[in-house]
Amino acid sequence: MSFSFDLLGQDGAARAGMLHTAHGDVPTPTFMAVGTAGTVKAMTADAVRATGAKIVLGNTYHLMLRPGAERVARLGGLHKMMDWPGPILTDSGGFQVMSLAKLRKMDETGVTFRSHIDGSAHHLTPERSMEIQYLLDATITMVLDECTKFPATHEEAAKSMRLSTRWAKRSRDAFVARDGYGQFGIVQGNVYKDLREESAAALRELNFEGYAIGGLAVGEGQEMMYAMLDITAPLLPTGKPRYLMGVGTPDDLLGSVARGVDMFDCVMPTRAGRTARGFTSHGVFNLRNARFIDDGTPLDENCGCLCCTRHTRAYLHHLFRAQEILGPMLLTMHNLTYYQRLMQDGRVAILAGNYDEYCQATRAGWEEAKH
Ligand code: PRF
Ligand code: ZN
Repeated sequence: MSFSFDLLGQDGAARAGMLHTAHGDVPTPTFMAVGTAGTVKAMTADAVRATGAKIVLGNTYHLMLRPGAERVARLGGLHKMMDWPGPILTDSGGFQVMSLAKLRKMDETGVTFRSHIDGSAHHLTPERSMEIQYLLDATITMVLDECTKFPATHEEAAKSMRLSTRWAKRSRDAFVARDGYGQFGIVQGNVYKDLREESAAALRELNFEGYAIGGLAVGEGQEMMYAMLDITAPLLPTGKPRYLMGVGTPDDLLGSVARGVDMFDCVMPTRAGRTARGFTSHGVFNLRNARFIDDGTPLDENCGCLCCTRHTRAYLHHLFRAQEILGPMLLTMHNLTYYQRLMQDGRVAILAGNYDEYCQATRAGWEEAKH
């Protein structure tokens, strides 16, 4: 079973495909539930499966610090450890080091930092990141990169992108190819067209199994992000999957699929679920709001998840008010189911050639929450 991607249909720039991996197939566009520390927060693996998720994300940074990559390997790998036999993509660590670790120092060799958990010192190189992801048994390994902040000058962005390009080459050399496993390069270049072009061209030379678009959703706003996708997506091979890292809202997903993106990950549905925010076909609701105290209707009557078929808005409101752990569990379940359905229905629309209409109808539904 080799790692491959079939492009099955296109509607404008929007794509419907099928990703084949050693751990199963993934229909695209797809949303990857975030399982940072070897768990999708508040969810059993069975509950994650029930949302329709086909692939989950894990993090090199968190797992190398706790419980440790060698330990995960001794326990049989991340799939076995978290009871998720399906595909797992792991991020490479650099991005999380920059947002979470203390006393970070970046040089040509890699990044030195102190753990946010116990202050211990670590050095993460492209080679070590590849080794860790191998030990975790990641289906999809990400290259080590540096994500520039926004705003950044052209000079800063160029210097950083070229470092990421050299690390991508080292990551490719250190990657141990296995049947059905793949490695993705990450396009950087901030908001500069010439840098995105240089980055994409260099990464294409390395012939990755897929390509991620990094360095976006870092404060540049949706319009600028879309402009960068319009520039970057056409630079990537049509026969390989494209992954937009760390994005986004349901609206971001619709607009990014329209621009040629196949894969996403974001903490939004899980984090929002733990803080009482529910994504529905009528828009976003805060379940702590007093308007739901006597609301005996389902959270979203268009949703088949356990939360929506067995419980009411009033019950969710009560659970969050009483700080009961079932509140975050039910709402995470619902939000992930909502994101999965958004992508599944989008895929059907792309294959039917009416993706624009699908987006319009979906966005019209979200307006209802505002009234
Ligand atoms: N690089 C990596 N992980 C990421 C990003 C990136 O640029 C982003 C940017 N939105 C999220 N996660 N390796
Ligand atoms: Zn639901």
